[in-house]
Amino acid sequence: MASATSSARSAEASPAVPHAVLANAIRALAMDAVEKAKSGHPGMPMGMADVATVLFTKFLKFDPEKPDWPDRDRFVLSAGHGSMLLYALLHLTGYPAMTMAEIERFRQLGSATPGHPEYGHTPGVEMTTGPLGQGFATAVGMALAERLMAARFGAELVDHLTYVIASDGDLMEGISHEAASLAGHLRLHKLIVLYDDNQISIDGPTSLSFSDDTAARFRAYGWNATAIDGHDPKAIETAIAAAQKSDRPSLIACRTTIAYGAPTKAGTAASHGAALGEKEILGAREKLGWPHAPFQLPKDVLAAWRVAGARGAEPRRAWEARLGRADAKPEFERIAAGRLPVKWADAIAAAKQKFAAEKKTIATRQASGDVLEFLAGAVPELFGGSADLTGSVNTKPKNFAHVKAGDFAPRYAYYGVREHAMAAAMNGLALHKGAIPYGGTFLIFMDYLKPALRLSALMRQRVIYVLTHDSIGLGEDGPTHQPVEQLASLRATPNVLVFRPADAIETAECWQLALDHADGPSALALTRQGVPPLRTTATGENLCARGAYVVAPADNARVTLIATGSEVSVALGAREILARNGIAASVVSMPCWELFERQDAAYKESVMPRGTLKVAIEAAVRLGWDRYIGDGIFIGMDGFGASAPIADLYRHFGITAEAVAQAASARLKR
Ligand SMILES: Cc1ncc(C[n+]2csc(CCOP(=O)(O)OP(=O)(O)O)c2C)c(N)n1
Ligand SMILES: [Mg+2]
Repeated sequence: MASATSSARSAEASPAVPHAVLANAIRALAMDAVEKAKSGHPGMPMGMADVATVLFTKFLKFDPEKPDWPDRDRFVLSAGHGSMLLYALLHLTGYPAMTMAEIERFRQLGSATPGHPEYGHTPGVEMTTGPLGQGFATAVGMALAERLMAARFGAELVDHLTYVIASDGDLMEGISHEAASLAGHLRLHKLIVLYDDNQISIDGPTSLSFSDDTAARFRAYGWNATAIDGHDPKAIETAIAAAQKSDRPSLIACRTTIAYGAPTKAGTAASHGAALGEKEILGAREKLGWPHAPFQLPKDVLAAWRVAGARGAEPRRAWEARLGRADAKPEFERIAAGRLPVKWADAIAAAKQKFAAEKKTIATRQASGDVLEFLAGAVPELFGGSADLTGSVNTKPKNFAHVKAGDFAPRYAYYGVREHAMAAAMNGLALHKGAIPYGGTFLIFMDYLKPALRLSALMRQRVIYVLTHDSIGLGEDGPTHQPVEQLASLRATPNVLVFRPADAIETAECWQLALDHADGPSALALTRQGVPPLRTTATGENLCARGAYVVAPADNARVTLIATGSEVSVALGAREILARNGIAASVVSMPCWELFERQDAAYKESVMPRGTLKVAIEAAVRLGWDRYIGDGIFIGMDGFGASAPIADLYRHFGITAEAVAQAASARLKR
């Protein structure tokens, strides 16, 4: 890891101000900000102040003037409840946006200092944390992204570390087990986790619920694990320096005292998540030897911290000069900015032409795989993967190899049976920049990854979820595998585009829209079973872009049949039956509710005209559909599915053209 930046990593902050005083500045800001807000978590920042001080003054490569510098080290505060630790560090090291006024406005509306760190809101915050375990797992994705970018652009342009502060809660959460196992397998040696081993969580001492040998656990995953006194700056420095040289990911268990310095609450759960109180804070000031008023920092202390914050400016400028000389500069900048290549959409047009020419009945999961064959060449930053269902979800283009320890040139990850870690890693890949991640599993197992998907949405990250086997249409595997409530759950989640294409051409169009959706995740719900082609000409226009459109019009329609995915062909069948009975019905394919909601009233009215009977058909629960059908009819599922051949299931649950036509005719006669 010899690079132009390694010397800066070990620069002394300022010998004039001792380590303990630098760390106490963090402790004071944390307890005072929480006290003023009358809410927050003082214990963790006070306990981890020593570790964070060593990391930020001696190792972390960053530049407050350029928080987005691509080759900066990443720092993830996985235990997001300790947000004041991060805000104090950002202020002390000189991030312009993190003024003392913002520290004083901790947890107030519109401040740069919300209760938990929020990505996109506060410069220097690498991701939104708070849901325990997510930061740890997302950092694995960031460390993977670093390897992918380094493989592509070389160590001259990409050579940085990913640091995490994780708590007991982070390591108890299931996702940490998945993610640690994956990181060990891939030997992501530039990942360094500083574990706040304070033996306290909310209910009390961790001995109430936790007796893991954490170091042994991580060693078993293939990590390098050490344990230190987290209040000994020399030990911290030695451990981080050793971790930097490790050929494996590293866990440093830092034994700390929560709320270090608080006279009666230190070492107890009472300091975890509440203001310490005036008396306790006075006592802490005395114990720590910090006589200064709240929010007052002595000049020399702030100056010493600012020296530490300025360490990165020179390496950052040197890096910019290297980029300036690099042939790969335009491509690096394009990918780092998340801009798609010019003409990438030609790949979508080509896929549509192929589907139009073939006019085949195929599953939309297969169509998706075909689209990816076209996209693989056109979008070099596209990075795929699956949670052990590659062959079923069709996520691996033929010429994609898979990444493995020591080989990060390939563009595919076998994530193993680890849906949750896959989704969090995809968040890390997207946040880091350099890869546009997509990953596949069955739609039913969306629930296994939902907390990470929710963060994709909250952080507005372009992560594409390929979710196949999207209904009872998967047949014999039965109700454990048949999603019914998952579409409603996804549609209820803000910032997510949920696509359920009806045929191959719609699948290509939905992929285009997902890639264009640069400020949020997309979910593609795809069939296991074949669906007939609805669209047989490759229109230049992306008809799915409006969310819903008329696939089969009718003059003087009395009925509007609205369907998604595999049920659009059910609607078309019903339309024919109704026509034979003298009832005109139009059919609307509605691949994406969210995009339809963005259309103007006139367009919406043209697709779903007032005065027609609305019938929605979707092999899932009704929740949400009432918005479109008014007092019309819903044909779908009202409970779990069953194990049987597909045709029997659709008949059994009454999702057939005949049932739809009959329900519509009966209603019109009433
Ligand atoms: C997924 C999740 N579950 C529960 C919580 C609520 N919560 C916040 S902190 C915490 C545990 C506190 O213990 P630890 O992680 O060791 O932090 P410490 O008290 O040592 O700072 C819990 C359960 C959460 N933030 N995320
Ligand atoms: Mg703890």
